[in-house]
Order: sequence, then structure tokens, then C-alpha cells
Amino acid sequence: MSRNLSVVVIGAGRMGLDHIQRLARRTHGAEVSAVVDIDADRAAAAVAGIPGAAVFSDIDAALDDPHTEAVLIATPGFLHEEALHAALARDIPVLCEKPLTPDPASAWRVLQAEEKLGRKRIQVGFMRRYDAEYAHLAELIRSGELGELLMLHHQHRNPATPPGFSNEMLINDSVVHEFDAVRFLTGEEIASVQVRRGKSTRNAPAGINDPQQVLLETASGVLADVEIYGNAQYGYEVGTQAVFEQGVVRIGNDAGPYLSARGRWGGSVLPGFTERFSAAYDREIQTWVDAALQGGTDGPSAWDGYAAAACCEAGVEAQRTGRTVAVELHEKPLLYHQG
Ligand code: ISE
Repeated sequence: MSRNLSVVVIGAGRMGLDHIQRLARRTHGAEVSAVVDIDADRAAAAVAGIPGAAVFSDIDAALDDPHTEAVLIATPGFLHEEALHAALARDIPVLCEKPLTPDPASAWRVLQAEEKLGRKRIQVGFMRRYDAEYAHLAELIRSGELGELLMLHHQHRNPATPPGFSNEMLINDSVVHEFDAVRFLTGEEIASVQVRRGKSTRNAPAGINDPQQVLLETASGVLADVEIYGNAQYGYEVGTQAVFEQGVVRIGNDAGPYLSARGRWGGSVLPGFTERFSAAYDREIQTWVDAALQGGTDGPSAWDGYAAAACCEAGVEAQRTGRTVAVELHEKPLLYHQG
């Protein structure tokens, strides 16, 4: 393998562009060797200023290029399965933006293909695990310093839902992050999901009930509630309060710095997730590249992607029926018990 990992980026939309710039300008030991997008103009614009980066409209052609050493998938979720199987067939490291795939059946097929290879090749883009405060909270929980963790309160607010968004996407696209965060923080699987739809904002597009409240219970009985608010208008905020036997820990919400001036005090709210999680994305991609250069992976696995997809399926059913829905999981294969 060359000194720089040659990465093919599939998808030149919002997240793809963000990752292309990150890989090309801020990641050590990596270079963008090609960008794949069905829109050739979009792909060409994405590689402008990146010397040597090729443009493809076909995934197989890009993956068969002799320069290709790794692949970052940043297309919409419903296109992930095909790209994942193509990457696994070539046994190369993959960073797949969340979701792994949109439903547990397809996520399980991907996991089984990886298991057949006998080694982990896939890292899923759950970037909150790389946010310094989330990582700190996870350590605090593991240390037992504040006693047992009892409850988690999450707020997840976006300024506006993009065109085409739906009630189901509030779960599949947004709350999927809390499903993973709760699993990451507690180290447990989620046992059940409930969803309440209350009074809705007039700022939500027709058909979307916004905000909603999601209640999860982990295997040991930790309760985690999530306020998911897609059209909060005022900016992007993701925060968590963790309630322990001997204290409460708050993370997120504040972007700092605080300003005292003209008779007022306060700070600013960030506009979106690429700004809020910029440092976490940098750390996520650097960790992936470092591990790939050593021939491994280091981060959320295909099992984590599969488990989150199973939570989403339960969440969408809970949203539709108003019932508490159990999360059904296959038995965890041995490969995913290894660190
Ligand atoms: C978006 O797709 C993301 O992944 C963001 O992190 C999340 O906050 C947002 O709600 C999703 O739509």
C-alpha cells in the first residue's frame, strides 16, 4: 500500500463534498483518487483543485481502477447496499456514511458478506462517537465515578427539514444517531422503542408531525428520551443530559464562546450538522484512514449499523402504531465480539 491511502468517494452531495474536502485537505495519509457520481458535472466540480483525482459515473469501474485502495460511501442510504457489496467483493476498507443500509434485512445481508470475508472491513459513519464530549461521557459512564447511569435526555434539533423529508425520516435519518449514541454510551442493546407525536409546529412541511418524542429502553432498563425536532428554525443543536446515581452530566448545546457586551450575555447557535460535528468528522475519517493503512478498522462496525437499522424499523412501527415495539436482533456473530 502506498504512503497515502487512495480513497474513492462515492456520492458528491452534501456529505460527499464535505468528506472530499476533508480527505484532500485535512486528513493525514490519505488522498482522493476518484469521485463517483451519476451526475458527471457534479463529480467534476467536486474534484476541482484536487490534483490527480479522476471522475467516474460507474462504481465498479472506479473500484476496479488499480489506484483504488479504499472507498468512502456518501450516497443516500437506499444506494448503500450495492456499493457495500461491491467494496466487500474487492476486500477493501469502507467508510459508509450512516445509515449502513435503510433496513435490518439488507444490513444483515451486508454483515453476512463481511463475515464470510472473515475480517471487518466496514466502518459506519456514526460521527458522534468521535465528538470529544460524547467520548468523555462514555468514559465517565464506564468509570462508574458517578455511580450507575439511570437516564439519558437527548435534544436533536435541526433548523429545517430538507425537501422530501417525512415522518419516517425523522426516525431513519435523524434519530438513528441517538440509537447509536445510546448503544455507544451504555454499551447495551436497545430493547424497545416508543414514539409520541404531540402538538406540531406550523413551520413543518405538510404531513410531518414535528417535534416528536422517542423513548428507548436499554436491555438493563436505562430509559433514554429523544426530542427530535426537524424544523426548529433557530439553528442546529444536539445535546444530552445524563442522569447518574450521584450527579448529572450535560454535553452539547453550547458552541461557545460566550460574549458579554452591550448589556447582554450569550453565545451563538451553529447552523447545521457539518459545522456542529466538524471536529468529530475529522477525527472519524482520520481514525478510519489510520486503521486502513494498518489493514484494519477501528470504529462503529457493520453490527452497529445493523443494530441501528433494527432500532429504526422498530421506531417507524412505533411511530405508525403508537405501540411500544420490541427491537428484534439476530444473534451477534463472533467477528463482532472482537474489539
Ligand atoms: C442528517 O442526515 C444527519 O445525519 C444529521 O446528523 C442529523 O442531525 C439530521 O437530522 C439528519 O437529517
